[in-house]
Amino acid sequence: MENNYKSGFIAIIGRPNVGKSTFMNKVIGQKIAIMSDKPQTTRNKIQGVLTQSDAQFIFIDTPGIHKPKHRLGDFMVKIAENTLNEVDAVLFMINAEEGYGRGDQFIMDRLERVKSPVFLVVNKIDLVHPDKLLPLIELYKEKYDFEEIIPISALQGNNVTHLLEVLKNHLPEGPQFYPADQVTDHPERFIISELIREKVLHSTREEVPHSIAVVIENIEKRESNAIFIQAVIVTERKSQKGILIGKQGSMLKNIGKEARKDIEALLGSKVYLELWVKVQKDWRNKQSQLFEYGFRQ
Ligand code: GDP
Ligand code: MG
Ligand code: K
Repeated sequence: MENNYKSGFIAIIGRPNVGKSTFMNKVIGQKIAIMSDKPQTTRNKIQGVLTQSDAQFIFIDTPGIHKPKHRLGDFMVKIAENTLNEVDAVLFMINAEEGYGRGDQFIMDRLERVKSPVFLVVNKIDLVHPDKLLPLIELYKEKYDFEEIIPISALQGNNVTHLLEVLKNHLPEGPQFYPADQVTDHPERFIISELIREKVLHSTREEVPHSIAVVIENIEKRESNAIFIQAVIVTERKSQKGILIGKQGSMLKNIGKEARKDIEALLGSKVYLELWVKVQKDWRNKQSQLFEYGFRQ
C-alpha cells in the first residue's frame, strides 16, 4: 500500500446491448469481451484488468441482469446479484438513445439492495442530442441515489478517461492484485469459446438464436509452436445443425476461418482450429449441464 496505491473490483451491469463489452474493450484495449449487435451474448463474467501507475481497476463484465425466462436465466441473475455486493463499485450502464424501460426498472429494484456505490453511466451519447440527454439524466436522478452520473461514448471514447478518474477517486487503497501486463484472469479457453460463439452469431444472423454453446474440448501446443484447438458448437435443434454446417460445410468453414484469425491475434501464434456441431436438446434447462458447459462460478 505504498504511495496510497488504489485498487478495486468494478462490476458493469445493464441491459443487453447498452455497450458494456464495448466499454471494456475500449478501456482494456484488447478484444477480450465479445461484441455483438445481438442481445445477451455475454453469458459468463469476464474480468479485464487496467493497471495505471497509481491504481488498478479490475472490471467484471457481468451477465446481464434481466428477467429470467428459464432456469439458465435464474442462474445468471443470481451470479450477478452476488457479484454486486462483493465489488467496490457498480457501473450501471444505460443507452442514452433509449427511454426508461421495464428492464431498467428490474435492475433498479435489485440495486436497492446493493451496498456498493453505484455509478450511472449513460452510454452512446454520440447518438443523441443534448436536449434529449438531460431529461433522461433527471429521470434517473429522481429514481435512485447514484454516486455520480457520467455520460460517455464507449465506442468513440468520449469521456471514458473522465469516468476512470471519477472511479479511481472512489477506489479503496489496496495492492496491485495482478501483474501490470495481465489484462484478464480468465482461462484462455473461455475467451476462445466466446470468440467462436461471436463468429457463429455474426455468420448466421437471425437463423441461429443465442441458445448455442461452444465447448473447447482440447487445446494443445505442438513443437512447431502452433496451437491445435478442437471445439464443439452445441445447438438445441437439428435444423440449426444444418444451418451451421452449411452447403458442403461452407458455413462452418467460414466460422472457423474468422474465429481462427481472432484466436491467433489473442494467442500470438499460429492456430489450427477444428470445429464440429452437436445437437443437444433443451440444454439450457438442464442444471447439471450448466456446469458441463462452463457456467461454474
Ligand atoms: P453489451 O451487450 O452491453 O455488452 O453491448 P455491446 O458492447 O455488445 O454493444 C452493443 C452494440 O452497441 C454494438 O453494436 C456496439 O458497437 C454498439 N455501441 C456500444 N457503445 C456504443 C457507443 O458509445 N456509441 C454507439 N453509437 N454505439 C455503441
Ligand atoms: Mg456484452
Ligand atoms: K451484446
